[in-house]
Amino acid sequence: MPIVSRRDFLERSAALAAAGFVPRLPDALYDTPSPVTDAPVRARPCIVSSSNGIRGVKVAYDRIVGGEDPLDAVIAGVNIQELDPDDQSVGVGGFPNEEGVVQLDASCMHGPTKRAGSVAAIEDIATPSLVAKAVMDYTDHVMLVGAGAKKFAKAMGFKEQNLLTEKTRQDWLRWKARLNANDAWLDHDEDVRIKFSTGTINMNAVTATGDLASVTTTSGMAWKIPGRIGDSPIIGAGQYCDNLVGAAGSTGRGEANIKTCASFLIVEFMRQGLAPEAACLKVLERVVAMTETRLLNANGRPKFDLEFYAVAKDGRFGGATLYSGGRFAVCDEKGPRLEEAAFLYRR
Ligand code: SD4
Repeated sequence: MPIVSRRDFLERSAALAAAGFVPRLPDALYDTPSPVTDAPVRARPCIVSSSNGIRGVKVAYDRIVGGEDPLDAVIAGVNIQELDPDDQSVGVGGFPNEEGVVQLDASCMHGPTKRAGSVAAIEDIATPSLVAKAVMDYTDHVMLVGAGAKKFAKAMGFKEQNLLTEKTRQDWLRWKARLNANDAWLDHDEDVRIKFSTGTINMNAVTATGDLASVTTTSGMAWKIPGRIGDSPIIGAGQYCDNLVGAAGSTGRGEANIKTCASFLIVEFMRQGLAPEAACLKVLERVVAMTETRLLNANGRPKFDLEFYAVAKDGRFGGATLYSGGRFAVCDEKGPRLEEAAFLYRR
């Protein structure tokens, strides 16, 4: 087959597109040969997660090497954070919206069966990741939101409970009191900063036979407008998984992630031959390019951070953040650990 130069190809593609044809990029244009395969593979089993999944990656890893389904394994991993009242970004104890109501988002994908499930702005249910999986397992839909999602969860046997812990309620009241010096709320605490010590949790798995799964669960942005939905429940944004290629997920500013369909795009770049870390970095560049001016600092860099995690079908993994200093959790045959994330900008 004659080698087509990139320029020739693009010119020809433009002509074909104008004529109504949408050609597939020839493999010759990819950086490395495409790893896409539906044949059974021998992979290095591995779990990759946001750093707050450091306990969960071990649980999930032990389960996949024990032969458990990869999605069940990563959901068991994230359940630890969802049920931990001290993690204020997920499940029980998660930060509420501006009215003091905890609204949770979660989504998951199961590579081997090509299925997905999601819930958004669900209230009073501690483990939205499991409700997302129930949507996937028991309905013909992919996504349920708000009151409908809660009704569904209760029908499936999930228990209703108050998710607002005493500590989180106090943080919310302090935030509210400090919002406006002229409102009717008296400010008792002079110097209280509400710290975000942990984030949303995303976790991805690849088994020894190359089966993949991904899940993301969160209480979303603290003090959000009621009904605000982040990236976590959006398939392709908060997480994405294609059993031929790999899985990816994200934490950080959901609004930036949604606009770039980041998790989907990471998997697409892996499909085109990029390693997980390179794919994450390439999507971060896209995020910067898609950032509106009001969110850029004087150097043209985003005022927010965003973290990506990815695993390829053969067990390679990677993570990247906009700013240096990020870490992500991994568990493979070397055991659970935190690894330095690649980054676009030094802090
Ligand atoms: C969201 N991505 O709702 C989530 C928030 C998050 O660390 O990840 N915080 O936008």
